[in-house]
Amino acid sequence: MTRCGVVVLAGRPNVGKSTLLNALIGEHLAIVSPKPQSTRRPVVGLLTRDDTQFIFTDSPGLLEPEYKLHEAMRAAALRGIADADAIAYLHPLAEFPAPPLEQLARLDRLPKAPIVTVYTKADVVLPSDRPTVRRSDGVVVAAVRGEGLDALLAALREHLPESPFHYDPAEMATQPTRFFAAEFVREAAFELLHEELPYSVAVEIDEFREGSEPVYIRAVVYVERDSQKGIVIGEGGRTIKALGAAARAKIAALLGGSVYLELHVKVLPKWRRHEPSLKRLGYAG
Ligand SMILES: Nc1nc2c(ncn2[C@@H]2O[C@H](COP(=O)(O)OP(=O)(O)OP(=O)(O)O)[C@@H](O)[C@H]2O)c(=O)[nH]1
Ligand SMILES: [Mg+2]
Repeated sequence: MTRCGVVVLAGRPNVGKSTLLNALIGEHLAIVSPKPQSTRRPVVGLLTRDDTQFIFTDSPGLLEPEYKLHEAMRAAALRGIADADAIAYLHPLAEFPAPPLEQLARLDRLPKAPIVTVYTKADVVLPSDRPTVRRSDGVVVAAVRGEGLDALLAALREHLPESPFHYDPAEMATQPTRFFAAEFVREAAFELLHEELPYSVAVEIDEFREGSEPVYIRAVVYVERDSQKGIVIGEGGRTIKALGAAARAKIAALLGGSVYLELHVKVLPKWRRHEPSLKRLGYAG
């Protein structure tokens, strides 16, 4: 009998959830940034290994909400935890031991799914500082080096229900390409824009013509204020051009073909604090 189930990757912002998802799938699906709170919506990655199909869900970091977008992110993370068959609870090895997930997530009771604690970023811990992690404590990984992944898969497999596969074993994603296109524009914004500006950026795909060669994509980059619009466009359009080039390369790599990407910058005032805007951008249900 085969096994198949949902494994949520949960934890504080910036602990390496998206990096781990990508390492497990072997593809850059989820956006990654040294800045915290880069993931706003769950990203699903499929991995079928022998008799087991893992449906991994990368979730937003568990944080204390300061505005409506944060509330939607926290709600998405909690839904991910509630709906999973197994929870991979990520925490940096440098901060061993991890506090209980219920405490971090402010849950009233224990989640129903079993929890596997995953100690991340092992490569940045000096051997002399390395804590003794017992098997019962969790699994240690260094996703950037691909270390510990087999042990993690073995630990998670035990918690997945016996079930037929839900997806074709050849598939690695469930979300449409336009979702990834919007996410990759956002990832480019995290790379190229400074300080708080990436947090004011949201992306909406206006047009996506997959049949054409190159694939034609028109997207709107939203910011919250007029002054931000000027910065995102840059002198003589320099910044938005660089952003478009970076995003186009990322989308082309995922699609395996050429892409024409047209970006427009618009202001959606205070969208992070405005429920209808969050709904329109797909952040709130
Ligand atoms: N050295 C090292 N850095 C890592 C590792 N995993 C992740 N990182 C870095 O940690 C930072 C955060 O990684 P993400 O994968 O974006 O973290 P996240 O938990 O998804 O963050 P949010 O989505 O913001 O909650 C990035 O700069 C990664 O490159 C690792 O195994 N080793
Ligand atoms: Mg992330």
